[in-house]
Amino acid sequence: MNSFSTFFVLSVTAAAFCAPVTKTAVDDRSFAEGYLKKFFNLTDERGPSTRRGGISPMTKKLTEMQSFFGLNVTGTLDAETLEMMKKPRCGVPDEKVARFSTFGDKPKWNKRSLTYRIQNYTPDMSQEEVDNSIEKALQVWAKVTPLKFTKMNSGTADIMISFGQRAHGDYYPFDGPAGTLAHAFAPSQGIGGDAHFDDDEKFIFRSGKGYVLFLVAAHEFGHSLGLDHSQDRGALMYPVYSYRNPDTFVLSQDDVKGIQSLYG
Ligand SMILES: [Ca+2]
Ligand SMILES: [Zn+2]
Ligand SMILES: [Zn+2]
Repeated sequence: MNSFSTFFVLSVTAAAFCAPVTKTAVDDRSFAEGYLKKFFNLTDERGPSTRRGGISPMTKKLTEMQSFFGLNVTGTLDAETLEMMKKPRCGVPDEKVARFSTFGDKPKWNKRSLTYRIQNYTPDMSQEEVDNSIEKALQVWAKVTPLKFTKMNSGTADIMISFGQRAHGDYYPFDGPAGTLAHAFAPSQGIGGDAHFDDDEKFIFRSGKGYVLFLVAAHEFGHSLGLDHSQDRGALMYPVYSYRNPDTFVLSQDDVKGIQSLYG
């Protein structure tokens, strides 16, 4: 009996190894490569230097990604890793070298009073709902810092907020439905502080099918103020979207510590 089950397991394993490379596996591989390029600074290195001497850049980046998300660090594209990569998330890279900021390690605003402007609206919600969601999202940070936010209706604000699809005027085109939901730029002049939302997503006010704009915006404004991604699953600054009730939302200790290290 025992030897039979061992044999059975062995033959299944062998079958898995012998399986031809399917189209799905190829698709998953190139999807993962795109993900690691975008979020973990994987670069195209094809040539003799990467073929010699052990680990490939892809394996190295898989390892980094798995360790960032607290997954089993296998260095291979396993099911758990692929599943994590397919979750809806923020478009800001998780690895430091690839971050948008051109400033030093800790970019921050050197003033307490900041302006914001909503340049256009998503058709998913009423204008009032968008205004309310954005204001509430900024208040999340204002409550735990000396920062104040004032709405502008024209001109250039510190934090310019817009909805766009695919290529939308910066070097970081959105990816259509799912994947990236939004991205934002660290404090600086020009595009610094700005937050862009992927309008190929369905944004919602409170409940329903879609992404709660308040939650996505509150996360993005963390970047607008200078925060990076957190590895803490309970943190607002965790890169992957998760639903929470907007009415009972509270910042995690990790987020509070982060923002207060910039604006005490
Ligand atoms: Ca998207
Ligand atoms: Zn983010
Ligand atoms: Zn953008």
